[in-house]
Amino acid sequence: MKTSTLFRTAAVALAALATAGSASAQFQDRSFRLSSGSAKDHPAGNGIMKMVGCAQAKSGGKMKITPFWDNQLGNDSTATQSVRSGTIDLVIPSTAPLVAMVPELGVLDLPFLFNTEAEADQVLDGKAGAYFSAKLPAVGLVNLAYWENGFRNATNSKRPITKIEDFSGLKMRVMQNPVYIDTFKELGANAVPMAFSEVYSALETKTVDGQENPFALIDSQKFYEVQKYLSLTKHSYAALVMLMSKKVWDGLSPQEQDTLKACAIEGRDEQRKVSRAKNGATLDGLKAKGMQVNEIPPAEMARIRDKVKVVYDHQATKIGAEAMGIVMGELKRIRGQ
Ligand code: TK8
Repeated sequence: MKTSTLFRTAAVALAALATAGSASAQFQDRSFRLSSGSAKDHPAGNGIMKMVGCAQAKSGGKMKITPFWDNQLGNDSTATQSVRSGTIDLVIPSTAPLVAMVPELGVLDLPFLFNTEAEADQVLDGKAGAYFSAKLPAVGLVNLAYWENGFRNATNSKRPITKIEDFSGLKMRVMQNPVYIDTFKELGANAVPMAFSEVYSALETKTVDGQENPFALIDSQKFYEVQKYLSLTKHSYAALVMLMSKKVWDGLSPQEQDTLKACAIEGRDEQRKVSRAKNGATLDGLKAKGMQVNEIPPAEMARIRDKVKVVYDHQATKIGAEAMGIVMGELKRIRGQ
């Protein structure tokens, strides 16, 4: 090898080493615990593992995130409280149980708010999402990104839901959130708010007749073992939020903060991709595992949609005109209305 080439090669190698060295110099040895309410085989697991690998790679191995699956560190509400106090570093709950702290988030739980994932992405990743994220530091939380839980469908152990009257008298577990409670009361069900970690046993012991969740959670939580009927209501879209303790966040360098945000977005994109790619196959799998799946005739869906419109009026005061205005305005813009 010519001397000049040798020197050039050495210079490139040295520059690479210096970059790696300076990169790891911007990072301290960090070990973060992340609480997830879903199992590792749920699409949230794909996203979380992507985020874990990203943080390791970008920090020269210094930033370690350890996931704890299936509510091991507590359910959405209790794990989020632990993150607020700084005893857990990260948590990825649904937004629904957070309305106790940030009532404006309730707008995201309104029935039939979003028609497509694309609408949800644009609202959550745009100015509306930023509006909600800006309210979280005041309660000790930093939102790194919105992830996908998905469109929610109703399951129960008593009967297929083919029309609104079929909800009558059903004891339906809902998330601990006034909008979900109101929606299922309007449908004629007996809405039972309950933490996610208690749902399987409540269904198994018939404490409740049914619940509602996206296909991925019905599958990964094995609800098909204790639920006969899956009715394709697609009655709301739920988002997850990748939350960090503000106490921990404030102690990080700008580079560490930027890395966590970038890796949460990498994880988000992976999670949404897997979630959407697997949806059809997951539904087929639920049928193969014995669930009786039914569509709801369009005329009956129209009656259901019509019946729950009043929830928007009921909840508007609690949610607040500003939050309602921002989200409805964004949806009008996206829909070209
Ligand atoms: C998981 C929960 C779950 C939610 C629920 O932590 O409670 O039904 O759909 O995703 O957030």
